[in-house]
Amino acid sequence: MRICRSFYAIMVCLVLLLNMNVIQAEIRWDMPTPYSDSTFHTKNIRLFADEVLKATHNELNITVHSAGSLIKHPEIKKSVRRGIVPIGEVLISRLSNEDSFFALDSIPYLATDYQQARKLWQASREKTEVKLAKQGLKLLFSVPWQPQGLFAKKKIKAVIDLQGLKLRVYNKYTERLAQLLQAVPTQIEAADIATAFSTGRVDSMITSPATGANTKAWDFLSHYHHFQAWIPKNMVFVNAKQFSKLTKENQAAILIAAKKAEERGWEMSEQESNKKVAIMKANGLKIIYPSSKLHSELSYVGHVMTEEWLKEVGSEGKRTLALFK
Ligand code: PCA
Repeated sequence: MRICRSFYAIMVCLVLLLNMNVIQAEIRWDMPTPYSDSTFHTKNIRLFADEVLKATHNELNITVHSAGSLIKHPEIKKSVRRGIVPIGEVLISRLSNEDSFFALDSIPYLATDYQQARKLWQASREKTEVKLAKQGLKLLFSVPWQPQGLFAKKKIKAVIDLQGLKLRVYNKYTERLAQLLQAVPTQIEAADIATAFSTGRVDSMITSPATGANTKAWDFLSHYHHFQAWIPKNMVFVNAKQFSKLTKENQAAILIAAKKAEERGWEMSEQESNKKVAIMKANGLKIIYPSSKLHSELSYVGHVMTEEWLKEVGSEGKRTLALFK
């Protein structure tokens, strides 16, 4: 009888505590991301997930599904929007096929070092947030790749050497760049790079030292041209409705972890940049610094693309560039 009474008391207490939100059941969030585990973006996101778990006292458990293993890159934004998954990561400029505004950080020779990239992000962050909010998404943080360079099977001395190259690209704007350079673009996910080279679909690519080293570019290419042409970024966002269902404390914990992840990610990117170039060199890739002739030819293409972008995006593009400059 006494056992029964104390059992009853415990149950009453549990119900009361649950009602008071003192005990929260564990919430599990699946998080699709596009890039491999060896990518610093993925490592940073895993640290973010660990911090969220700790800061929410084990109430919010985020499981990271990297390299498009749960949802493929082109489907990630749509899936978060629809609430199929609550949180995800994409390359911002991957969204430029729906809105050219998102291509801003992928225009050649607009922002080429980290300091400029930070300024560009400061100038465009709010607009990015507003655009996502209109789609029911909340931006958490954004982290840059390293400045982009060209991987090829020969030394590129002038733009004319790029003619006819089968160039692997990763968004609408790199596709446009390839066209302007008279190369032949094919869009391929980072996770599929090695296969695309081994089957001969492409014979060159523009990407970061991180992606070059992580895909072991020396297995299928010989020259890395350190163009440092632009600094594209990834971003992590949540479904705003699902976010708002969390307790105020847990919402705050996520935002704090997100802020930290953004700062840490920028540092990781920069710190890794030279290291990855050194790894590529040690594995036999020839590291080429572009001649001033090539540099000015490419800068001209960048100028053309900036003009095209401004035409497509209109007044909000002008305002953003004015803020940046
Ligand atoms: N790596 C990704 C995007 C930009 C980068 O440096 C890729 O090549 O797909």
